[in-house]
Amino acid sequence: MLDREHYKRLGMEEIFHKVEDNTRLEMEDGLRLYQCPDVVAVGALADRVRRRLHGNAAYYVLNQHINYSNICVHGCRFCAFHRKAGEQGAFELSLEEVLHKLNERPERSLREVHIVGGCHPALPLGYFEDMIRRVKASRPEVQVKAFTAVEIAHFAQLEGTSTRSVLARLHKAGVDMLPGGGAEIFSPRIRNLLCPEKLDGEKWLKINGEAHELGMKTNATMLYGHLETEGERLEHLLALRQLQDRTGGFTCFIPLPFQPSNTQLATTLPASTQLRKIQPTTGVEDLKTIAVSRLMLDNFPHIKAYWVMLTLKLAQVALHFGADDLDGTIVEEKIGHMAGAESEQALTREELERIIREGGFNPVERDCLFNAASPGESLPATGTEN
Ligand code: V47
Repeated sequence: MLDREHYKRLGMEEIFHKVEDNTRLEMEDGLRLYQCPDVVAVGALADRVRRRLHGNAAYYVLNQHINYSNICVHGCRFCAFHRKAGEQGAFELSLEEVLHKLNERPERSLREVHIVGGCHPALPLGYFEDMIRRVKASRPEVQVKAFTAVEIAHFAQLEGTSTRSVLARLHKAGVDMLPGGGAEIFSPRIRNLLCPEKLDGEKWLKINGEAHELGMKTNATMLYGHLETEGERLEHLLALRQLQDRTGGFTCFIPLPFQPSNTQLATTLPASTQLRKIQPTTGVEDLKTIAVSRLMLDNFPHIKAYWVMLTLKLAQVALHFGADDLDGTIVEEKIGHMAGAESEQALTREELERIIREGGFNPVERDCLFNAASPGESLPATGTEN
């Protein structure tokens, strides 16, 4: 039971009542939550909402990330993954290499493959349609979550066609849903400092809305802990909530704490910002952001604690601060690790289930679209691989 008197002492009685009555929170409420010195009190409100939606369940998926290339026409200052063509460390997988990665360990059970890359200057849309068809033919049981709104906009530009037509073609080829990357932070002020060449927030939202209209689900992310203010984080959340009110097509929200290592942003701050050196986020800030996200995004079914960026230990704790999903087995992660993420590269099903159980929750295996694998239907564990 939450103690109303405690929230009253914190000056948060009104928010307490709104959460109890399931009333929508507004910008000022979000700012108060961020400013509240008692992170446990904020977390308890988010936990209330999380349990209302998901009870004691915590979700995970048997998945694999595949990055087809890190060659990118953009040079986002927060990104340690991208390279220019020909630069040291640049890579580009052939379709055979993508399929090889997918089938490296055929004994490993897999439900979801997450495929993204940089905005490659030359690979045409046909290459990606072919990739997805061949992935589906090679592992028909696997759902494909692929290509962020940033890649969709880039493919459309190269192909000289609309983003809607790119989405329709990729959907037809077998893309089941879009991952939430590339949203960063919608604030034009910050986007101009972080990634001025990339599509703006409005375009990111528009493409996600188009995907929803075509019947595709998508996820959404927020990159935080760099130059943005708490108000700008909240504006980002409110823009997502507004689109979700219209389309209902978002499945999951994933707050991504900025990993500074090897990024331009950490080494060369834009002169105009005259800011402090950027430090990694702290645990309390991460937990608060998870909790505020759960509370503000009242129309998002799921909040993900992405263990790659948060560390596994903090992601486990985040399940008590509003998160209900831990993502999955991953197999190989590059974007966070090239920027200094200190988490593991991969997890097994047993490790995920142990973390969830010892966190006090019931592990529920899910598919890409968050349909729970019903008891007895969960994919067979083979050896100790999953
Ligand atoms: O788009 C890039 C971000 C995203 C850094 O949809 C960084 O289920 C932190 O979107 N520090 C890729 N973040 C990851 C992503 C994702 C991950 C897991 C699940 C899903 C999903 C989506 O990572 C990028 C960018 O926004 N990113 N560099 C960095 N240095």
